[in-house]
Amino acid sequence: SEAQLQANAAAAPAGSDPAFLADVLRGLSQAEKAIPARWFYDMRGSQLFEAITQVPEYYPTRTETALLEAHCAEVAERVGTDATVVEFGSGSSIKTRILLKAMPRATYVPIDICGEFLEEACESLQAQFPHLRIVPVEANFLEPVNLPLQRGSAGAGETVLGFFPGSTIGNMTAAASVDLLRSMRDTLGAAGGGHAYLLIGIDRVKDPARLVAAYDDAQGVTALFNLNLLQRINRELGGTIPVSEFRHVARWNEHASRIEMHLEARRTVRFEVAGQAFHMDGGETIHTENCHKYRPREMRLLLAAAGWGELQHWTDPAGDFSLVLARA
Ligand code: AVI
Repeated sequence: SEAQLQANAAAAPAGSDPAFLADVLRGLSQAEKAIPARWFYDMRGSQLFEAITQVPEYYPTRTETALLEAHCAEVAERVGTDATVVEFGSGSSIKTRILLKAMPRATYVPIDICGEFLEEACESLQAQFPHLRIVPVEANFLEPVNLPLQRGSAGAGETVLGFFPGSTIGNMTAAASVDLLRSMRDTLGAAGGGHAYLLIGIDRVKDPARLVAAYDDAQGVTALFNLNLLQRINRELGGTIPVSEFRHVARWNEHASRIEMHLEARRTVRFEVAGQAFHMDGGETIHTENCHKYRPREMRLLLAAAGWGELQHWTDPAGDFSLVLARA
């Protein structure tokens, strides 16, 4: 109820994010507990995600980086070396460097939810590309973003290349993916009469054992990443979650073609968040992330449903990962 929400907000520490609090309280009150994966990415979570990309089992980053290195010249040839590159969920912008090297006259618009992380990434990128025009946007790209594009004034006819690497699309359901791809199409191509392209990385269906290993690495970095969500709840929302009573779980859901990450209670636990009491039985989980994996034909259908036509589809020799260039 409204009164309950107000009481919870009052019990949370001053300055806590009301959207985070609402998602956590709602998610923990459901019969099947779940918290949206977007809340992984505070400063520590963003750093841990970067560390995940370096562990031997997590093949997507390495594979996609090699694909970008091999094919960025073809991308630049197709879209032009002076396009505006808009990156959705830019993180450390490592892969972007490969693309920007092939597009020396580009303008770069990174969008990221973590402002602090974005600022650091832009500073280091600017040091490497002193002449690059960087226009950072702190936003949740899942919601419509107002882009500082030149169109409508001198920049009518501008070419915009959306960049969505890392198989982040996989973290959404297929329905939400189509909505997002359509809204990207609107954001990138709505005004001006320019050309809109999308360069997207999508992870492929493969041996479930390899998929599970990629999300449950031997060093335990992914476990720390998952568990950081509980620490973040304790830190920012005044939670009393006994973090050491939880373990990280990664499972392959064949029916939904996705890896699921959960936080499983080792035994019965009781805790509070913003004054609200919760109870979990041993073995009960909080579902924290989905990572959908696709086949090439499914990728084409997903893009087509959102108004994107596939122009090029590159993959590595093992067929582990796809890099797709599409046009609106
Ligand atoms: C950001 N995203 C594409 C990653 C993935 O593979 O789904 C997040 C991740 N979660 C655990 N490991 C990596």
